[in-house]
Amino acid sequence: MKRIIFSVLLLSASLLAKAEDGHQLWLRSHQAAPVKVVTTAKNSAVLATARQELQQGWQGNPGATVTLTLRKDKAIKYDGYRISPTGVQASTEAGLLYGVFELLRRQQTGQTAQADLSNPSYEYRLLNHWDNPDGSVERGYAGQSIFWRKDSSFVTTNRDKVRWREYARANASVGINGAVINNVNASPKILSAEYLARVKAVADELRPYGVKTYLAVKFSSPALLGGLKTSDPLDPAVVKWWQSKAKEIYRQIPDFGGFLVKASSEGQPGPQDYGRTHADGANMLADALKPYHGLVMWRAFVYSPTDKDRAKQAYNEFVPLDGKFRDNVIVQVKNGPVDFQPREPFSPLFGAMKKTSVMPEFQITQEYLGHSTDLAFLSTMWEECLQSDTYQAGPGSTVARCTDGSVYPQKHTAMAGVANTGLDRNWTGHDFAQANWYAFGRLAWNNQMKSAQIADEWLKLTFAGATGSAASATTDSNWNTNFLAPVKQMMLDSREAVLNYSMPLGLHHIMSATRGHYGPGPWWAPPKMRADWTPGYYHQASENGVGFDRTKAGSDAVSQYHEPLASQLNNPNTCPDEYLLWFNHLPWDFKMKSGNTLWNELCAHYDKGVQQARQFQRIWDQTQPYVDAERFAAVQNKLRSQSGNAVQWKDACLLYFQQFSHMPIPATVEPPMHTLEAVIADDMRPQR
Ligand code: BDP
Repeated sequence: MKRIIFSVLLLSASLLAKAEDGHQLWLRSHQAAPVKVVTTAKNSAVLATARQELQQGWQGNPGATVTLTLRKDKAIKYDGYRISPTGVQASTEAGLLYGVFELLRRQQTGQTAQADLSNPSYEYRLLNHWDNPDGSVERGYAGQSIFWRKDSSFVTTNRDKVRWREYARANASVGINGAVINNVNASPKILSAEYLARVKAVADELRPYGVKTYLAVKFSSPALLGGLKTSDPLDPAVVKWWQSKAKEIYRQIPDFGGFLVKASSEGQPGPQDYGRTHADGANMLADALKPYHGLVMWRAFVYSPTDKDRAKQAYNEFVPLDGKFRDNVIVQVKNGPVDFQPREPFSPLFGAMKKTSVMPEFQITQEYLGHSTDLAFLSTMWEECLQSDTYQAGPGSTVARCTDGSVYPQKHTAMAGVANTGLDRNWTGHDFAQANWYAFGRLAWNNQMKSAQIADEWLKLTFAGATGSAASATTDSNWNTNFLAPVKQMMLDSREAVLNYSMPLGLHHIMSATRGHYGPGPWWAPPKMRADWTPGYYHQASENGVGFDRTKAGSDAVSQYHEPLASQLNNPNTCPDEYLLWFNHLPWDFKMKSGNTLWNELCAHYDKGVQQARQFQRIWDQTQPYVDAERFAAVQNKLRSQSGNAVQWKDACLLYFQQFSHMPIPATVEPPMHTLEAVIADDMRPQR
């Protein structure tokens, strides 16, 4: 009996030892070798973190001495660093911390620790959390907020603190240095004394990792919270209200980062309610924060109900304001001109605002790319946007270079990502969604990085040694051949696969509205719904064809792009296939570059997406020897659901569009297994 109990104990101990629930992210604990850390700077919280990380994670020569040198150097920008096998040099303490993480990353991914200099592309690298004070997360698919609780008694528990520190550490490890901890659809109460106390508690935990805290604010807070008669940005009482609010915040949080503002957008109040401009609104807030070196990130995601072209609105409103913003304002622009669709051309605001600091905003949470069910490695999407040439200052004026200060002398540079974190044990719901958090940080640090390298690093850090055997170590060639190579390829193909089965060839915004943007919904059009919220407005399918005509003959959105792009996009024969139906309305028998009709090409894309999703299942099934049981099964289940979703998308869209094309689904395409009626009925069923 005793022996049985003993062996059960042993067994569970060994299971425990190997248990991987994803909570450690890409920072899984390693047996560290001893290291001696010498610091030239006076001690501080950030420095203590750097030292601790080295001691916990050192994989280099046992007993080595590592020197952390704080010294100004012309070649080092912002929080950049120099690393060598024997130390890190930086001009800020955060720079030392980032250098330490880079040193450790190289050790853990088996790279040689050559001497190197690394500067961040952007000064501010921020996560935007769409977390509400009641603990819910808008477009969150990984559980409740890590910052707010529904029954918030405003007592900060030890568990809260541990979570916030783990979160800050993960951010610091990839260079993220700021977090906006509440939703852009902001509640005014976030600025109340009660809530600010919790903001301070969060800020205190993030600070030792070099992460600053920011808030999203509601523009009408002076009226809603302060009881003023107006929130007009030019009203002296309003100006005073914001000034004293800023003072109150900085008294508690001296390094508070600043405000993120969604105003005069999607029903949110803003300066336009008072006949003022975005610049009037942003500048008033910027002046209030200026004495404390705070920033205003003013979102350009603005559109009002329209039956014209929603994609043109932000450009039309913001370009005339170029040069009119204070120097501590950054205009925050979503990567595409409409929303965070699976594929959009870059927003024409990039490069067009030449005298204003402009920052890209990406969506890490997969609102339109399968929530936390579908595997979509978004690095390729962001890379595509960053490397898009705007031509605004000649060839090579990529979105990356137009936003990082290389092309225009921007006062500030930044990049934001809408976070995908929640209280789920593995933070992001899907184990592979962690890769998107990681990739965002890496690209914000270096906007020239290639997705293949990011995937490679992330896979090594996240999965190497996962079964505790040599078979799953980076040094094992079987691991490289049987796990790393196929899984990396799966990641790199994954976003295109989602596009294929959901919105290929430039289709956009045809997702289900009833299921929170998961799955297909091209038919959705309840009576009286505003046109620009219905899929039909975007796909324009009729017997004449499909696609949104944004050419000169249509909405003329193409003219918001610089030549030679404008002409290229204006002509369906030169417009790249991936943007074809974004810019053109074309007949179903339009002859594609491949020689196919548009209809057949569409069918082929949907079918390919389904085949790719199934292929991902097969690839993953082969990895079982290399992955711990828990994460293997979790990903396997997700991939199974994703295949089902892919089939739904394909069947629904092909059958729906076929009503207009009246053309047969080619025999080479897998025939639909659902009827259109069944998919629509399923979509309309109230969701749990
Ligand atoms: C849309 C989301 C909505 C956000 C909005 C935004 O559906 O929840 O509030 O973006 O970015 O994509 O403000």
